[in-house]
Amino acid sequence: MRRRATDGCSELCGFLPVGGKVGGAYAVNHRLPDTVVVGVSVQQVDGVWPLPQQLDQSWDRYSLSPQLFSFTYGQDSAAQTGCSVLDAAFKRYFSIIFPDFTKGTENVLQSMWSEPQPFVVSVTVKTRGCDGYPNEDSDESYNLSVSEGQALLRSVSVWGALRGLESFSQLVYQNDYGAYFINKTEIVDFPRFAFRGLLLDTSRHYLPLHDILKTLDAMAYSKFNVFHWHIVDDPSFPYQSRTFPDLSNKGAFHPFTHVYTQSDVMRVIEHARMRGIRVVPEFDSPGHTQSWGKGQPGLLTPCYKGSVPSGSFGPVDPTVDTTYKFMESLLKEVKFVFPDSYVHLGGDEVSFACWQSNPNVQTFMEKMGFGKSFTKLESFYMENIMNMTAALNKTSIVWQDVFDYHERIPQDTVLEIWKGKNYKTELSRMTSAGHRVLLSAPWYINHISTGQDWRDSYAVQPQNFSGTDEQKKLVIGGEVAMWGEYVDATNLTPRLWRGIQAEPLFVGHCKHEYD
Ligand code: CP6
Repeated sequence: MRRRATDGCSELCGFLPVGGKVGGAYAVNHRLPDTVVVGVSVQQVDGVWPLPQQLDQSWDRYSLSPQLFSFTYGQDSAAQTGCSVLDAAFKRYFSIIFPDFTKGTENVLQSMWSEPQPFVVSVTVKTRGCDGYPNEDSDESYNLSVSEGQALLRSVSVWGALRGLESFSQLVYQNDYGAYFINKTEIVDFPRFAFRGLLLDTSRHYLPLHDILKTLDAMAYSKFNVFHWHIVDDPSFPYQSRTFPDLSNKGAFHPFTHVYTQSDVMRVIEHARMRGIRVVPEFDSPGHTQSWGKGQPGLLTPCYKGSVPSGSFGPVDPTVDTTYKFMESLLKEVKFVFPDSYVHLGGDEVSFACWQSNPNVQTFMEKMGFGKSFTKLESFYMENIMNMTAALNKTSIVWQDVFDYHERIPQDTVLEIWKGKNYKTELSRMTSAGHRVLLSAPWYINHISTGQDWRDSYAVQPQNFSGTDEQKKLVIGGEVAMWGEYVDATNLTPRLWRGIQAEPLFVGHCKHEYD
């Protein structure tokens, strides 16, 4: 549920965002005073979050009545009625703009407050593409012009139109009687970064489908455009694979209730598409794979105690052909199920102790001439699966470890920085090697020590590192990470967002305590 600001907030009413610089969370429009101070000219009324590239507002305001309000396609629009993405968005935003009307809780004063005026939001897009998926090159720019009786929204793509509809909805506010208004406004907007991601971890705790969908709704409010689904990890394997059903049968917390079926995954992808959000799955290996071993015997490295197996297992076994056959089948399935051209291959935090203890691994190291360098072994494994991914026409994302320890990485691999220490040096090094980079290190939203931590996240400037302009362009964006060790459906939303089932930022009260 989105909340809308009115008077009576002694704190910021939880409308301050918690997310990262590249995204940020939803903030609701601040209400203009009823009485206009004559002679004061206002350029901007700070009503849209994240702040558009250009925003000009005036005190002239128009009242909106739900009965006489409509969305329509402009005459020259390439998309017309029947455009799945925009037809659905019109319905969604109508409810968001007129919450009381939609819920049937409007009061008499609300409609008596002003003369009912017709108002039309006319949407014109240059290219159709209503049935496709957003991708790394999607044009999300839009222009929005709000004047008497109408708003004109123009964009290149339907994805830009979605961003414009979001901004429009944030411009609408209510007075004390619940009547709806919008001010005369001009917006020119486009994203500063192409990749504005949010990572959810569904392995440490299972997140019900409903909570994932709700998170996608909230992402759209802040114009986030990539859902990085860290779907499996050590503790559980909730992805129900078609090719390898035992992975979730044996590796999920529960084989029926704590799994994402193929239909669940399709629902997530479609819900995301409708909001212009890409879904990038992560199948993290060779480390973080304890749960995989349960349903795929022979995949993980048996650890040894002296000359006998200890009964425990380590990372994926990089020395046997069966591992690569398995990974190839799994990645083929991933390609089929997830339409995005990116896939995250992980590659982080690989512990060498188990590999070191295993005599077969030692023999393999000798044969390959790796000496005692286990990073070479890790490199060998990652190189193999990055090449597999490239052969499937997908772009790999890997965690920074893969760059830190390995000499050769395919040039088009995207590197993601998660270590807080020296991330600026890392940005310089990775971009000077010509790689595209994602920054996540400063945005661990699962780590909240006081309610005020968000200030640090907002101070981050991802391009503030030593490097050429060319290097800075390689920073394609970043991700807010919600690692799941201490997060499940009970605290996910209040920890992620402000204004949506918010936990308080500080002492105070809000008029809308119970929304
Ligand atoms: N899980 C996985 C994690 C982390 C990583 N990978 C992680 C560890 C420590 C911090 C942040 C993230 N929980 N699979 C590293 C990318 Cl501080």
